[in-house]
Amino acid sequence: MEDKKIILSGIQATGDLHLGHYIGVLKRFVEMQEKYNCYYMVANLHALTVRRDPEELRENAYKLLASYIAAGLDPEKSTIFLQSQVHEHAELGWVLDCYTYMGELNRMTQFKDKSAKHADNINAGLFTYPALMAGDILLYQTDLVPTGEDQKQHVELTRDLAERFNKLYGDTFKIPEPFIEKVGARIMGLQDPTSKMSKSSTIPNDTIMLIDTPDEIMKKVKKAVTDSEGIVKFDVANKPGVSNLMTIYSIIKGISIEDVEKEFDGKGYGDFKTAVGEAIVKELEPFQTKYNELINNKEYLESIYTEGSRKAAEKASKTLRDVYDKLGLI
Ligand code: ATP
Ligand code: LTN
Repeated sequence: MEDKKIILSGIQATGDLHLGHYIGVLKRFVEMQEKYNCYYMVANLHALTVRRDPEELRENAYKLLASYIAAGLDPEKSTIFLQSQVHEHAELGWVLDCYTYMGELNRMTQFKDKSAKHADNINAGLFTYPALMAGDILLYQTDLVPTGEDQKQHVELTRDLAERFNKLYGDTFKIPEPFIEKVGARIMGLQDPTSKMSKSSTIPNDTIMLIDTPDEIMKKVKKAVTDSEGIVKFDVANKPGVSNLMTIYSIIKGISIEDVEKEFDGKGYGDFKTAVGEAIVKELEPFQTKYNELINNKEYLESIYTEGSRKAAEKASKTLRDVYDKLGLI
């Protein structure tokens, strides 16, 4: 187990997941557990940067945990845990706050976007969020961090912080690499294919939720924005809607974009959309069945996160101990 490369990633516990999460990260998490030593976290401390109802935050942690397992994560193979159960995250986050410059945080696109969206609550946590995320990653001596495209900047900052710390105090942290797929790292909205599919989109039919019914999924795909050309061809600049649907289809089917073009050569958008919608419905069916079972089995979910968090803490505490020693913290 120890000679396998280490993976760490997480999703914020902020609500139901959508198809962007599934294709961008969840499906990849599942594939990776065969080859790597994986740590998958429910990022609930990160969720506090926006005001949350406590009951909802608690429920969201269970939902995310159930989604991880329903998608195929296996607690026997991967360490699945809650960020709030491993106190080392908050501690290393604080230490790294003290080694991160305001200028670096100021450049973070996610901070700029989120502060524009939540102008009434631009709190210090929203600003220092990337340092907490760096702590998540560095605690596990992580080699690779699989995320969507939007998180690349945070992983790059994590590398800078790790290098800075290592230079000052000697080898402490492994320098992690972002692990971002060329295809699928940025699934776009169905109505606005120039913005990423997001939980916070307010446009109706823009986002396919993983718990949408087959009818809802088919309806949303049929309504997806395309163009007037009528040709299934991959061209992000000129045909963002069609290209996005092609990306979704190619990943679900496990075929190349060229194969998608060939399959729909000479066919119109009607046929294409039906095929995309059906592929999504079929892909999500086993997920939904499993999810519905798990979400009502809190006891099982508790046993997963308790054991996962214990295992995670074992690893994280070693790194934090080393950091505290090097810093002179008794
Ligand atoms: P949202 O914008 O939907 O609120 P988020 O990016 O703010 O989501 P998370 O929910 O924590 O925050 O995202 C978890 C992971 O899913 C990240 O690695 C992120 O890059 C990835 N992800 C989110 N949306 C997409 C998308 N549309 N396409 C591909 N990957 C995505
Ligand atoms: N910041 C990420 C979620 C996240 C994460 C992490 C991802 C928190 N900690 C560690 C990878 C590794 C987001 O907003 N999507």
